[in-house]
Amino acid sequence: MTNRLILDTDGGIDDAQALLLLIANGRPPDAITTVFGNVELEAATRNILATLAVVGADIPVHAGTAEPLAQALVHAKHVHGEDGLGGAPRPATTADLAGSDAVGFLMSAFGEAAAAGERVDLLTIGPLTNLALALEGAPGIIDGIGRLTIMGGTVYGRGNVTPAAEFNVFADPEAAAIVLRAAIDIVMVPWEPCLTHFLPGSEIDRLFDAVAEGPPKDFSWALVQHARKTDIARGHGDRFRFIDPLAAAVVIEPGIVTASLQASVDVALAPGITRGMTVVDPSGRLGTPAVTLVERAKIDRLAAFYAASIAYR
Ligand SMILES: [Ca+2]
Repeated sequence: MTNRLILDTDGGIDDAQALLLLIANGRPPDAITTVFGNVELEAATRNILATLAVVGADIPVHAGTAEPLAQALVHAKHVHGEDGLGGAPRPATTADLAGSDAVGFLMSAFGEAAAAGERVDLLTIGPLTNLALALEGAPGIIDGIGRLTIMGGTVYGRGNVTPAAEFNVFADPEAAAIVLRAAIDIVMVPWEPCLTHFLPGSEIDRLFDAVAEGPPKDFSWALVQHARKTDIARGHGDRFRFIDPLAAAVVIEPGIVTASLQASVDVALAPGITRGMTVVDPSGRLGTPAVTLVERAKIDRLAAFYAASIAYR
């Protein structure tokens, strides 16, 4: 039997795409927690509620942490637009929040699972602040956490925000360090494979041609167009890169991973050019528990999941 699933997200463009991917491909989250990141917490939460409303999905959303543990707030509006969704058309009404204490929710969800001898899976596609606070507040929840899939960090040391650091880790390195030092079954989807798994713009156009008109199509179209324009402007060419959706796909179908690395991973916390870098150590000398780092996945399956996500209504 498949474990229940919680999605922890910072409400950007690829977060919305990842959520639709999960819903359309048979692994809808049982609950969603939000966190600051691509945009501020309030906007991230609003974006997730809008995404759910577009496809009429009824999933409880708990707003979470608004700031990193130990540093100043950063964001990525230059990538995701001022509203975090690239100006995508929003539904007139959205559901109310289920709660405003995501950390408390995670502590009870995993705590209750642990007490019942069960485990709940977690997919994080934003900074790791909510989970870090839950682990600090209630260390026993570790027994209720199943597989933790993290979009974040790097595997070959090539970051995006800085030469060394990927955004989700850079946005709260102390939180990422707490999580990576915990004895949890972790699958990391690092930044570099997110660059090498993409669909050409012409293929995106072809997929959308086959989708029936309506608000869900308009929403997904606006998301992918913003992502394509951002990539073109940065000289990457016309393509849609799987970032958070790659991590969602790994949760939907673990067998899509065709190459991966087992290694200890820790986070560089000192100020300077390596702050927020994930140090990857296949030899295990770092001493942190071994995690699986995804390197390659089946692109045809990714394309099929994405096609299903844009056609879902
Ligand atoms: Ca994200």
